[in-house]
Amino acid sequence: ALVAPHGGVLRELYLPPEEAEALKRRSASLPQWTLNQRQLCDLELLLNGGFSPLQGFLGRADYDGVVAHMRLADGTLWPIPITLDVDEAFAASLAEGAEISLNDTQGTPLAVLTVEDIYFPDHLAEARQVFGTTDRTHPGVAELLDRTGSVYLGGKLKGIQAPSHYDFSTLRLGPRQLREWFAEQGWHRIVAFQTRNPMHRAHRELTLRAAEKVGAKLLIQPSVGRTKPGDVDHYTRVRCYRALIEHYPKQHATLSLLPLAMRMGGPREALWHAIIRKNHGASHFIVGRDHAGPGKDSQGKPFYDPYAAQELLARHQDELGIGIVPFPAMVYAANRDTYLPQTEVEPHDEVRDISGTELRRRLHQGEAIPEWFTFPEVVKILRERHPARAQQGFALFFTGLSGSGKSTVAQAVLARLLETGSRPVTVLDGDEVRRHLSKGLGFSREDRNANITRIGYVASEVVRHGGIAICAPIAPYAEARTEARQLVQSHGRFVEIHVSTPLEVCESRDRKGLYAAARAGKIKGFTGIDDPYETPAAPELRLDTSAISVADAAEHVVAWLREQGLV
Ligand code: PPS
Repeated sequence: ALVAPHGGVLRELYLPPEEAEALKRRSASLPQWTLNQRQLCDLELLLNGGFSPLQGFLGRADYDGVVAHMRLADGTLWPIPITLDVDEAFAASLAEGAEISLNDTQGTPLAVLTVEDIYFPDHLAEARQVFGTTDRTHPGVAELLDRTGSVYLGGKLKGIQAPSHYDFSTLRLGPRQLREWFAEQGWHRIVAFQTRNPMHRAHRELTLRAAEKVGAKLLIQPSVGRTKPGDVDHYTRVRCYRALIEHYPKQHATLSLLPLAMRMGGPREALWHAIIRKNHGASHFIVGRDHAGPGKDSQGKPFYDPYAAQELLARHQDELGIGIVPFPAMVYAANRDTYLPQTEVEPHDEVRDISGTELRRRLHQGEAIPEWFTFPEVVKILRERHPARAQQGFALFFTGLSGSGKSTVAQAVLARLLETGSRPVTVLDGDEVRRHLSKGLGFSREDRNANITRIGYVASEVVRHGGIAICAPIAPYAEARTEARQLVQSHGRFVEIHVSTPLEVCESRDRKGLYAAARAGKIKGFTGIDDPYETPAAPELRLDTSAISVADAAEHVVAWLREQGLV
């Protein structure tokens, strides 16, 4: 038989279909709460029994016990507070005993909470006790102190329907489904492995050895709800896991996704992970080095001792009812062409390792990633997601006065890029943009800023898809240029090129006759005449077309791009 859930029974909180249907109708008339990502993840695991024995969000007594000594009010071991935080205004509208509808961002009601407890938590004390720190470098602490409502609502849940997932739906087995699957396969001893990173050969070796050590099958159960900011997105990771699982012996390992919102709480979180895996039917759980650790604090010190999680779990082993399989890091010994636990390394061994940072660097530079480190299929998936610099998108943002030569230089750069490569390029020229994307906008500060934001947004989408965006508006205001930069920089490089041709030269060129019209007062608010141009303080490049030819200016831009590895 499979291991019993935490607290003895699997607490599934979904109502039978007919009652759920009736409650769904009734929920429309209740106060409505839209769940954030963490709350949505927590709700999913509360409803499907992943958080057994919890039957809802913690009330005050349970919360106090969990925070202070990792126990619910009835004494059950539970290390992480599962709370529903709301703002004061929403809480003030509720009385105890009220029901509220908990909805996803589409407004779909997923559950109804009966509010048994409305209380003000002490977030600082919670951070100190649960995470052992109030340092905001810790993502769990930052969320708690800066992005968590000041009131918690506790109470039991009635589940209406599961949150919908359209990605990898066949890989998302809840505790009941997973238990049924194990029973069908005749699997009884199952060791679960938690991860939030892509898996490589070292992980394969570690998990296989762990399984062998306790004579169990393997459940690879990565967290895909919310992990540490900056992690590889879960779509990419799951593609990697699917490729990797083919490299395990047949009938030995299975992959299932856990919609867990991680807190990066180190030892306490490891204990929580073990309980969740027990609820999913695993008899054993692998606890690695620095399990669920958030890295280093603002002083450069690790938040948790790398083995604190293993020690904490070992202390609660009996009560936990799931076997803990502590595992040291696996390293590659080149002389033996094999992986071994760090603890078994001999002095003469030539140990090799590639850290996450080094892996990112190699992907970035398009450098080789050796086969001893990972499987070629995994590298291919990671390379698609993290193309080398020379394949990444970027934006060239020309800014300068009317008549400064922005568009002309932009056209020359475009020609040079098309002449030498087949990268997709989109040109967002000032005049051109105003004929479609920004049609109807004028030249007030507000309208000009809106124009630049639109250009920045489109450029950021082009860059996100690996293309080159060439923008050439006047963009006279620094704030809008900064905004465009920020939009683009979440996806690739933003190259600001100030075309600094002096006003007198622009005015003497006056190809469209606009300066004359502005001087005559026929056009109001003309940049450089009666409207300001805020000179860029630190552009990547500055070009003055009164001093060099258009061809030379374009050559200068292309040479710079080459130097930066962008083309
Ligand atoms: S902005 O400020 O960045 O939104 O301007 P942009 O979209 O680049 O549009 C500039 C072109 O519009 C013409 N034009 C004016 N420019 C500046 N000020 C005023 N008041 C104005 N009215 C019309 C002008 O021809 C600009 O084109 P370029 O190619 O820069 O000469």
